[in-house]
Amino acid sequence: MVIKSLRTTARKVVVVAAAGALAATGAIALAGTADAATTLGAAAAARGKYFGAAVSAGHLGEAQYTSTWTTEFNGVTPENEMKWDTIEPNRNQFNFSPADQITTQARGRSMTIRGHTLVWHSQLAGWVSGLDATNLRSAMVNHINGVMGHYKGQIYAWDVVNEAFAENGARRSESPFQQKLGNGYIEEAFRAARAADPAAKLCYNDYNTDGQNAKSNGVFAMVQDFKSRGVPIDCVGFQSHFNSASPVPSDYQANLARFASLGVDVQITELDIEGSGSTQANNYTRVLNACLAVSRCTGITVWGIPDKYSWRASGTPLLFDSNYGKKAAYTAALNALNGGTTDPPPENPPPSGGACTATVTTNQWQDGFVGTVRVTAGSAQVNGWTVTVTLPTGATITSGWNANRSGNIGAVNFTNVSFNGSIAPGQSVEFGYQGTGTGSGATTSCAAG
Ligand code: 9MR
Repeated sequence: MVIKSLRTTARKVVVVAAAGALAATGAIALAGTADAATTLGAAAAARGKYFGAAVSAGHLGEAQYTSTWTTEFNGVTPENEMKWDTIEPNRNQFNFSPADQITTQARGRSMTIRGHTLVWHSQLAGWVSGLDATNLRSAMVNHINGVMGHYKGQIYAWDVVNEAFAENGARRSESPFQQKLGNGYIEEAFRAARAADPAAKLCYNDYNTDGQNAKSNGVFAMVQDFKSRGVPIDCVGFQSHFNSASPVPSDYQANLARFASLGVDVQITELDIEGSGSTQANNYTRVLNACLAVSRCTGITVWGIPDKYSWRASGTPLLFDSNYGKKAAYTAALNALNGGTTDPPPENPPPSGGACTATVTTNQWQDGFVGTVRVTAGSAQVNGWTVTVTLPTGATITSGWNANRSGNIGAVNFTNVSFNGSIAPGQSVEFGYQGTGTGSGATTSCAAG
């Protein structure tokens, strides 16, 4: 017993130390542990995700602001400093120093940095909107090259295009990019971005796309089209600005999962929820649990640190009050990140020769669960797989993502979908399911081919 508990402790230390680096590589569901983390960043890292905040360079001189950021968070998005009007105020004259103040500190702490944003109709430098189509196209590509080039290798994910859709699911007509370059401008921007920094994840980011609706359906169709034609796109950002007029939708998690099923990561990019007390706290819990339940949800960013600096301060939408006191919403967020039970990770090495292994991580709540299954190739490439998950008695799967499924109780077979059947030697893919009852204790087996 003593030896086992020492081994377990040692493993947890390794997991926490590795988690920051893993967070930068994508969604890897690591163990939630009995040893609750005491900061948002550490708790998220233990789940293989980042927890960031939007930061303004202008507040960095305030000691409590900077210490709260660097203590609590392991990620950052410059709130305004990378927007076009700040970073390229005149044609081909770049002003990187406000953003650099943030990225320098973030890099020193190995934070996950989101770049926000390259192509957006708002906070656009005045000189851009007067250009004709030819000049606008070259200015757009030059902007992408200039900004992404400066930060090459430093940015986890870029919001390449921001807020390009209207509420009815059509393209937003007031964008000069839309008006002069037509529908193709988003694809052009993503292709230029891939060339400028091949290591960065390329995201499309928007608001009011948090549930299934006309607008998110429009974005969904675009992402589906991009994936089918090989246009580079890696992630979709869900801003998640909520209040009583725009509450957390009931299908929030399902909407994240349907985008993830297209083969892109999803990220919660600008989270804030107006309100106070337990109502606000419960809403934060819902949002965080949704991200935790979707393996391709790689991280969460709150849109500011203390309420007083929020873009809508009167709605007190953040996790810290204006004196940096931790609100009920903070505690709820930390608990959600620390919550859930997790089956121990496998201790056997993966098999050799074209075979595969599967492990399941179960996030259990009172009467339901989400299982995240990781399928790993042995020493040879896997081309197609079937994973059998044997559920405990009484557990029933109600939905799933990133795999085809037969059955919902007992021994349930999952086979790969089109985009995750091929697994390179030693690499992994993930799929998931949600259900009712007790899912902890499920066992798995994997057959390749
Ligand atoms: O938080 C930002 C605020 O300081 C700016 O004044 C505002 C200007 O448009 O932009 C805010 O951030 C926005 C983000 O860049 C894109 N999504 C909506 C955010 C809130 O307006």
